Amino acid sequence: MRLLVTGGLGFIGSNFILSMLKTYQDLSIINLDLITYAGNLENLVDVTHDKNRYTFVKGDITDKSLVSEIVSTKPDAVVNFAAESHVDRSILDASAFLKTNIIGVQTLLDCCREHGVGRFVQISTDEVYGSLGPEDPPFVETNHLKPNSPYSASKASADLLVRAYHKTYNMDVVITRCSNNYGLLQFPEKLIPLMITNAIQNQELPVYGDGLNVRDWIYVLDHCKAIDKVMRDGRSGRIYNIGGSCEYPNIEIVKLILTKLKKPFSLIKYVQDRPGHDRRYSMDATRIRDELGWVPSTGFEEGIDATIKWYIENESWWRKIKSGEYLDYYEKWYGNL
Ligand code: NAD
Ligand code: TDX
Repeated sequence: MRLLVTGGLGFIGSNFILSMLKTYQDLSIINLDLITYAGNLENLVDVTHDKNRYTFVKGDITDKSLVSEIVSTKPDAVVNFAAESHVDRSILDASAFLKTNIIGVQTLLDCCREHGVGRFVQISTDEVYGSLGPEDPPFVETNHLKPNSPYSASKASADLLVRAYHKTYNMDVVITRCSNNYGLLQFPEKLIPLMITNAIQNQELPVYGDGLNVRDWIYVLDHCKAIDKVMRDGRSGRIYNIGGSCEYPNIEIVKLILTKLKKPFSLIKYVQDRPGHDRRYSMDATRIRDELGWVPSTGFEEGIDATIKWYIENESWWRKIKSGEYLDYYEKWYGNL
């Protein structure tokens, strides 16, 4: 099998490439990534030597001639992870989100259609459904889309485009919508790696609002296995929710991290809430379980222990990131809260 993976230097994409190359011998991957602030060549050092199976191309998914050239090699599937992925950055400036997350998807779809690529896999998110109240049932695939941030609106737009290309051009597409991922190689702007690395550095842990917003956590490698299943066996034109069935309020996650790192709760700093902050996400993953036999296999305790251990052992990876451009963003965002 030959895959084109886009955004494979980011958190989930790099975990996906590493786990796929480890699991399957008869697989080769082209990774197209722009290396934005979130892309890191170091994430894939373990496979860069594997020249027969892994090829890296630096480039933008909105660059039609480049994408067309790569897609003309007719990979069996295109798996699109490439995106601007951080809600807070989308609140500061939505421009890059609309360009990559919408125009980039249109470009990929047009090139796949032009060259007749096997299957297009769009990696989407639970955030397209909007927000749940405490007693609401979990999101199902038939829920209406009610995105609340520029980020989630851009992802919802992409999902609609993918649907439209299936209906209009009969393209073979599948969409996955996953809940919050955590694990190794996650950029330390997201809740769990930010809290772990700030705690290690004895810096304040900024908790938005009352800290009672709920997320449904999934270990990244469970997400990667689900994508593999959907890519191979999912029904064309179908959407698959993916979730960990593991809901926690943010403040509980933060306190758990501090406890595990033996750091005081006095590091917690309640800050102004994120505008448009979704209160709760929860995924009903019955469809992928019943149709494709996927269930998550990593419990939260096991996953968070592995994650904390990795950030302790890979301090040079995140210390490098938490400087330069990152500090400008950090000051701009948290300075306003
Ligand atoms: P990330 O921000 O860590 O990585 C994104 C990658 O895309 C980076 O390597 C970046 O360089 C690349 N990229 C950005 N713009 C590009 C462009 N124009 N052309 C080519 N490459 C580009 O993101 P992530 O957390 O790994 O998320 C991957 C995908 O999964 C995204 O589509 C996101 O919406 C979705 N998702 C993420 C989560 C989560 O919890 N992180 C949950 C559900 C869905
Ligand atoms: O400093 C913080 N303090 C805080 O309280 C940060 C960064 C976050 N939070 C809260 C906001 C959310 O309620 O923690 C929760 C998780 O925040 P993020 O890590 O920014 O994730 P979220 O906004 O839920 O979005 C994530 O999951 C869905 C990913 O970033 C998206 O790419 C994915 O689509």
